[in-house]
Amino acid sequence: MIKPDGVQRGLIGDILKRFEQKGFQLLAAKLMTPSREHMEKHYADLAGKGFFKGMIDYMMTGPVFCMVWAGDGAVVTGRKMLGATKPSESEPGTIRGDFCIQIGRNICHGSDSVENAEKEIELWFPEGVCSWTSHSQGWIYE
Ligand code: YYY
Ligand code: MG
Repeated sequence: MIKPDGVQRGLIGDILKRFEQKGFQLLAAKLMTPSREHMEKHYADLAGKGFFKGMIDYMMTGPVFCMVWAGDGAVVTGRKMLGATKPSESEPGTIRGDFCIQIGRNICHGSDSVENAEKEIELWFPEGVCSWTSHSQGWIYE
């Protein structure tokens, strides 16, 4: 997901492009402004943290761009592509390493396990995702 700061800063295309060029397959995408309840559900595991309310307020400041990407290792590799949560620790070449400075404005979210990805897909795309065969399939996988 591209957070409100990433959307406002015009980074949707740059971020999406990295996943496309890597070879992952886009199964769903949409711009939406989540409700507080929706956002609190998404970040339920962080509910006890001191930064929680501020983070939820920020996540509700504008639309977010949510995506579902498929491919071998999409969760693990996707998290590497995002970079460390704290931009000061994100390597150059990662999305956070290249595009942001503060943890509270770290521009993107990525599911941290396949199990959580499945839960998040259900939360963000209750209408379901697309199933399609990419013509690049045979050029990306042997
Ligand atoms: O999965 P990831 O986004 O890399 O980090 P989480 O530990 O799940 O935290 C979610 C989100 O919370 C993080 O991207 C920024 C925000 N946050 C914060 O504002 N301040 C912190 N000290 C820790 C996390
Ligand atoms: Mg997380």
